[in-house]
Amino acid sequence: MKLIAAPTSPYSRKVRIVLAEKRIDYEFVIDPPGDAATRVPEFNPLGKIPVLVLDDDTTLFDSRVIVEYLDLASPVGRLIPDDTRHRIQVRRWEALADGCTDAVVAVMVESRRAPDKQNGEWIARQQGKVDRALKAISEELGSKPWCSGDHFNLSDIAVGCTLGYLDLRMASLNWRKLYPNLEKLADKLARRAPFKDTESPKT
Ligand SMILES: N[C@@H](CCC(=O)N[C@@H](CS)C(=O)NCC(=O)O)C(=O)O
Repeated sequence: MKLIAAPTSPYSRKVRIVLAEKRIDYEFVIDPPGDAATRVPEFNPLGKIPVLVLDDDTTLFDSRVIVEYLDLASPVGRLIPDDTRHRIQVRRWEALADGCTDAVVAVMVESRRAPDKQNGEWIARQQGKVDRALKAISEELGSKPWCSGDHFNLSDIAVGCTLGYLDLRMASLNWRKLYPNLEKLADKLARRAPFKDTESPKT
């Protein structure tokens, strides 16, 4: 199977970490959707990455659908619990972390526009989402070793990708100083090879 993605995409990183944690082989096809020559819309009408292309040419998107497929496709190192209650908790963590990432992306896109074209209200609204989501992530993690349950799972992967993306696009937020428990989690995650191997280039 092929993963159409980009090295700096946080949603693609989540999928790459899941693939590595589950030891699933794949071909990594780099195709940033912002490039003029991108072929992403041929695989996903929404023009977004990541897209997983299966061996029979079925295409899967978005990242949440892909990770669910991958977790069910291989029994190795299950990342989404079977138990309904715990499963919903994990998916909620993922929604919170991904939603925080969505808002970071929105701030970045708007801030890259010419200063006279930027909508300050929109930026503040998105920044509010980032700030509240991070606070909620920190409070809900508390002093627990992992986000949800007793073991590492998809919730930790999703939160780790969001924190990594904050380092890349919103370093001035200094989340490590604001939330030492998130730093502790991030340090623990950074020691896992799938996280180390997918660290984003600083571009
Ligand atoms: N909810 C989607 C978000 C995917 C997404 O927004 N990807 C970005 C790259 S990080 C993208 O492809 N943006 C191009 C665009 O929106 O046109 C997922 O989880 O896969």
